[in-house]
Amino acid sequence: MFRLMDGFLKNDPVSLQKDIIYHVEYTVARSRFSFDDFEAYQALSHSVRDRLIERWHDTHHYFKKKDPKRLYFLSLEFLMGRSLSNSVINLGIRDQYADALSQLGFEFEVLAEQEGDAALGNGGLARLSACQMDSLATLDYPAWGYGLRYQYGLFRQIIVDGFQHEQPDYWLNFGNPWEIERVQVSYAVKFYGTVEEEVSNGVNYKVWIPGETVEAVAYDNPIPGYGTRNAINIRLWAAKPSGQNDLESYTTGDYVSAVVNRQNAETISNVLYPDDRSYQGKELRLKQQYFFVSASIQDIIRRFKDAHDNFDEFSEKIALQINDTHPSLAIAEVMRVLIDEERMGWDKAWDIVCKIFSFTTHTVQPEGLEKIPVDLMCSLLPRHLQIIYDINYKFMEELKKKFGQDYSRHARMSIVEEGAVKSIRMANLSIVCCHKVNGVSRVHFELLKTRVFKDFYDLWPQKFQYKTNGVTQRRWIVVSNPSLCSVISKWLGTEAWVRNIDLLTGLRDYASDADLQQEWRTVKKINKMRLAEYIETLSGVKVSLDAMFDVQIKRIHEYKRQLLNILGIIHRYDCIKNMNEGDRRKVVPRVCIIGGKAAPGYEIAKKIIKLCHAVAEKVNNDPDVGDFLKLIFIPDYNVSVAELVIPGSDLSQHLSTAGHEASGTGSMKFLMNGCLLLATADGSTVEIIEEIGADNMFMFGAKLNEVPAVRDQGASVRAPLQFVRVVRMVRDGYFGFEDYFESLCDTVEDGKDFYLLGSDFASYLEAQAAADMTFVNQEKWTRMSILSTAASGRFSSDRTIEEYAKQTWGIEPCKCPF
Ligand code: 26Y
Repeated sequence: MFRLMDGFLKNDPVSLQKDIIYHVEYTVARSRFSFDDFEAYQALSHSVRDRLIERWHDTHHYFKKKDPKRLYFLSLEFLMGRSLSNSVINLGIRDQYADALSQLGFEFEVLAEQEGDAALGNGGLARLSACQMDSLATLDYPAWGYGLRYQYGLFRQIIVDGFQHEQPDYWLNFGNPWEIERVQVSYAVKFYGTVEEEVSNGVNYKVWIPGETVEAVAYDNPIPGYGTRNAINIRLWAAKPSGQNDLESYTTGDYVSAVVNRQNAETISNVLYPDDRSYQGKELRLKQQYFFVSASIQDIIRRFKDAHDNFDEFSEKIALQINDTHPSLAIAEVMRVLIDEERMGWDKAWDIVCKIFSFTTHTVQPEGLEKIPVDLMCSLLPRHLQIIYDINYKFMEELKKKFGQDYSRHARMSIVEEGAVKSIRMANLSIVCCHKVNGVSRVHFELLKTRVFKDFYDLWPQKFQYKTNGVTQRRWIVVSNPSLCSVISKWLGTEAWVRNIDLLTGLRDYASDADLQQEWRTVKKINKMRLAEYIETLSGVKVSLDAMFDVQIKRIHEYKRQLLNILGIIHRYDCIKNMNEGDRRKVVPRVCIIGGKAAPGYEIAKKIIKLCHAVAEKVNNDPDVGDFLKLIFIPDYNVSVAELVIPGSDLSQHLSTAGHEASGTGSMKFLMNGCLLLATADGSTVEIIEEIGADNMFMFGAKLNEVPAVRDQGASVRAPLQFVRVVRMVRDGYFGFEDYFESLCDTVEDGKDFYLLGSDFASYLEAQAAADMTFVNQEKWTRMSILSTAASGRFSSDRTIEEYAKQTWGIEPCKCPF
């Protein structure tokens, strides 16, 4: 007998096959007798989607019944990558699908490769959101993500003659089976206009008369937890022309122009801004932020009101997390809705806002803090500007009481920045209104307290906390490294580590076991083979599997010092060229792999990419060098490239100048996959050393407390001769393009070398030499590799999310029982 609670769908191979074929015929509309890999992928993902939807419904039905405190996670960016493998693994039906497909003559892995990446984000912050959603679902927390459904995600990077070019990412062109369009869930979002006054029952109210209205339509993206029935949701908003004000504008007679103008509304959610450095004060970006915030807040309030008659319990039922300051207009928006629309008094509304909002900052660079020109805000969001001024007025009064006439302190802390361009400081607004301000690593927290937000820390020390970032082992081991996953489970005697990552420490007991070591090396070899094939396909370069695969993949930034890596490679090349035959035989062969995108307007970063190609051209074609050294630039680095590259690397580099990387999360993915780290003591690496021990990684460079002194000494700290020599080689045109590289070389001249490449160079080379020496001793290397994976437990996003849940959001698990 059919029991409603079981759901409709069965997961035995025959049912799965029927399902896939059904979708080939009726969803993809291809003949069931003839369909290709892509069509099979489409049908397969629709079949998986059905299962996701079932769990999604059950979970939300359950949440509705229980009405727990919910977390709403607001982020302008989510870097999800592919969904198929992750979904079937989390649903626990990967093997069943693989069986079903093989009987149909398809291979699961091949079909999974058909999927494109969802790249609705720039880098670290965006991938962190994706990892955290996986953990929230797995740990059964009642959470929702909110974001924007960009028509074009992060640009595609193509390389022409060694130069980066950007192309639009048409990720929706082939359909997106993972989203559910909710045409009935839509909200009007207002812009521009004026603010008027209205008196009601003797009280003055403000009424915002908008100049433009755009419709936000919801697209739901189910996120399944692992080992649970819970599936949570990321709701992304797309802009559509609004039907409001139709009567007015269609009377002009020019029907066609009116329709075309209306279509412009869609541009709001068209494209993701590809810069992760500094806010440009662009109107469209502000429109995106408010569009997203307004739709999300309307949706959240609507859901709350469905279950509650008044706002008394609002702050006990809702936690709103803002991911960096990008969604911080939500603060002013909640105030506006409560005061102007719900007609609540200021004090009560303020009390609610201060209880529900928390914020995480992801930057250490002052230029990374968003500032919105007052003029822009005044024209686009006139009522919000008034509210922000009111918040600031009250805040300034509080400051006066506390610090008296210390005007320079008032000026530093004010939400409004005076100056040539009067602006709203979104970080200050967020700190004033949020009950918690989180950093993303311990070092980051120290920097927030002592530098970035020092004044605020002096005022409200209790608001400041940190939660060291983490990544999900489901995607970064189980999905991307299935061979390693099997070996770990075999030696631990359980798969429980996939939910309880602390169990990985159990591997420490076997780190020197010859059998485990052998299996560990076999896994690495398999992964290196996959990567070598990929490299050959894209660059034509054949690489030796015996070489050390040395990887640096991340966004290109001066502070991340890809240039240091390239200059180190030039030094290695120069040494090999000048060696005699005997010495050459002792060289440890290396395949150096670099990948990452430069923001389109970031000239120096683009030059670094070009230099990498110029050096690769020379090195890879030099017969003197052969397999001793290869340099590969992997184009269009994204989540699925990371899934391929990370498991196949021996060594990974994290070179940021101390004090510049808030956390860094790539290092954690490498650590989980047993890759050794060559790194500075910056961001989360400091905590990684504590877990793994300094003996098990290769550290170098000036420490955080040394950086200011080295910087102050400026030109008097001479870079070592090797450094001067390699920079000279670039300047002299050894790799061609000397004019083009001139300004790049200028950035590391004595006295101008802000990121300290010169002064860190000698210690960098020492760390590289130590890595070479260790690699020769494969037993030692493998032991360190096993210990890396064993030490990675602290860097799971499950731990991060548990900490947020308890210390910041005050939410409890709500596990769907069937
Ligand atoms: C405002 C706009 C220009 C902007 C857009 C994106 C500003 C910043 C960003 C993204 C920042 C980012 O990805 N930060 C990284 O966050 C990671 C997760 O916390 C950290 O690990 C990493 O150190 C930090 O650079």
